Amino acid sequence: MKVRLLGIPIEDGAGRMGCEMGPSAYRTAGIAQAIAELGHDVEDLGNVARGPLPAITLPHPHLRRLPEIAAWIATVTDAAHRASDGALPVFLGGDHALAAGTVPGIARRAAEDGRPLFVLWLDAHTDFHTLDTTRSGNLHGTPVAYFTGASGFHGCYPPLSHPVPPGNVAMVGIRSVDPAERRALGGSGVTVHDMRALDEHGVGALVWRFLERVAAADGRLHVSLDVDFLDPSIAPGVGTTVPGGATFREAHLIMEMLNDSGLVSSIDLVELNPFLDERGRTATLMVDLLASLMGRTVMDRPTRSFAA
Ligand code: 4U7
Ligand code: MN
Ligand code: MN
Ligand code: MN
Repeated sequence: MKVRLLGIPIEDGAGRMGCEMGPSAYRTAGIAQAIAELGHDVEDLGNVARGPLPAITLPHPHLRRLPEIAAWIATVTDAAHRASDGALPVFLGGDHALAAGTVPGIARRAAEDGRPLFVLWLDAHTDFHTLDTTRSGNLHGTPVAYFTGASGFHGCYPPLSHPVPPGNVAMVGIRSVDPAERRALGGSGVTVHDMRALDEHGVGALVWRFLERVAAADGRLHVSLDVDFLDPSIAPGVGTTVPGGATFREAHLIMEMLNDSGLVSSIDLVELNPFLDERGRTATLMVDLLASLMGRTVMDRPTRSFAA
């Protein structure tokens, strides 16, 4: 398989600085070598640079760095679309606002290939705010509402050519949802598995059910992995720590199941803040998780196949 790495050093969407260093930290942690060791052909495209700032009148005064985010989204959408031509792109963040570009870019690619796009959102948060509902004004809390075509962006973000149907999005690991997000998610069609669901049913059953849906629809799957999906005790290098996150073993199991499925066509690694990390351990864990997703196993295993 051909894998392309693309750094997206955006930190304008997060509440604190540092995510800009994420792509460098992944490279220092040996991301290219880890993928190459698994027999894949790796190409590192370097980092994208933000485009020129559009003139935007803020619909609300507390929105932070809206012109910067709009500029990033436009650049990243095109870069993601290009990077997905005949390869599996891994987008190295950068804060989660980048998914407002990667997902629409990948959705365009999937539409050109005549395949429906599904999104697996691994995060403590639902990132389902619009420009009207965010209280913090931190725009890394908005990508899912945007790429599923919600209103409330006032023409400030670029027009969406290929919105992802909300019914094609599943969220896992959720444990911090603002009231406005909760209201908007109810009846949206988005599948939200909170930590309660994980504890009750086990992460394996929930993820398998979603993968079966993707396979039955002959879909493509984009995986968006926010560092804060993981418990802060194993992944301290992130600005938005929320206790009670996924364990090392739960996270690896999901990655291994994703590899078994053969459905993943693109991946975001987001929200790593190397300034807050401890001796690179969060960067290293994220690289190890990616390696599991790309085929690293302890022993050879029989392949598991879908009913569909
Ligand atoms: B992340 C938050 F209020 N919902 O809007 C907000 F809890 O990409 C957090 O998932 C957003 O890390 C977190 O600021 C965005 C907050
Ligand atoms: Mn997020
Ligand atoms: Mn988060
Ligand atoms: Mn965050």
